[in-house]
Amino acid sequence: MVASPSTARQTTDLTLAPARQRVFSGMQPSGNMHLGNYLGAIRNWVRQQDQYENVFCIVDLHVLSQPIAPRTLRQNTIGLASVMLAAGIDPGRSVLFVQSDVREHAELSWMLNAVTQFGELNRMTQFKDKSAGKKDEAVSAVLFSYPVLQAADIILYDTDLVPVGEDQKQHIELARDIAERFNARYGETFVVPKPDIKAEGARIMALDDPSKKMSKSDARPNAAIALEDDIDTIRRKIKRAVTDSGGEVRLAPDKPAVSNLITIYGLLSGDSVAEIEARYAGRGYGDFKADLAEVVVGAIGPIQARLADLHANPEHVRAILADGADRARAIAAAKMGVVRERMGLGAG
Ligand code: AQP
Repeated sequence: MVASPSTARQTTDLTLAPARQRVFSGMQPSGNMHLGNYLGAIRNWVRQQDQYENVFCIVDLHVLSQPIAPRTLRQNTIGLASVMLAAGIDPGRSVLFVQSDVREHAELSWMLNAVTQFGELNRMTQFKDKSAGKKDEAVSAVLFSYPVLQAADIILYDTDLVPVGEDQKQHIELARDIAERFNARYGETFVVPKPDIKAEGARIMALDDPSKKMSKSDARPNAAIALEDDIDTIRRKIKRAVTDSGGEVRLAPDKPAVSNLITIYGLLSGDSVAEIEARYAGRGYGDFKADLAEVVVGAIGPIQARLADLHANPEHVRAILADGADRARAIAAAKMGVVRERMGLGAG
């Protein structure tokens, strides 16, 4: 950690214990939250709430990297907040807010562009993947500079740890480089964050193609299980999930599809891989998939029940987000005062 005494955490939220490390993580309201987001991210965020100071952000500005109707974006934002609360994010223990409600994110992003290199952004795998095969006119500058905004999101809060799935590792490394470069050029200002990637569940793959990760914005209907899918849909999607040749339920590199299903089963049931393999030895994929569907339904069911209550009361969700934005803004505004001063911005 590199914060100097003068720039050490400036939280004004006395409900947060300052002795704990701070965690920041974000999720895009780019579509329906799926099992990959849940197992790779939210579930870990929920479990670690007592261990850290938590700042969780619905990163709506990032969604502007792709065309999206304004009404859809707003609906997704409230919808994602509701799912996060239903999954166990507790506003009493964590700050939950919407990125664009705290304008310091966009402001810091501009300033961090000054210490970010074109080549660094050009090397980002997610940019390459999401712009591949598209004409230049169809690729927005937001898609290109997205990792700079992500760095701003994180370092604005003097974040120690960023719990993410494997797909975000490269972006967190860039955030570290940006923070270090800023500190070297302008004086110690930001804590340099570390990624917190769990070995299991870090990369849940699409059910119809185990070479691709499960994604919110994927248009293929059987690729992802959304946390809001009804029971019949979940059962149908798992039944249709692709499998590997040979009927053995075994976790192995040459069995990527079944390995993905075993991972989901194990994470949701708490059973070890060895237990699962032994249970389905000689029984084939049919039994395994039928039981997996029940494991998924059993895990998601309670979340869906809480979600129904939240859907019935969107004003309650908005009030939680407004309170979260106030708490986040108090930290962000203080940090931006330091940044402006260090960079010589404004009339002084
Ligand atoms: N398939 C996945 N397995 C494990 N973790 C995953 N995450 C995403 N997909 C998987 C983790 O979820 C968090 C939120 O991600 P995000 O909303 O910032 O966007 P993303 O990583 O780009 O997720 P999606 O679902 O693929 O969204 P779209 O389709 O909009 O790009 C992160 O911690 C991420 O690691």
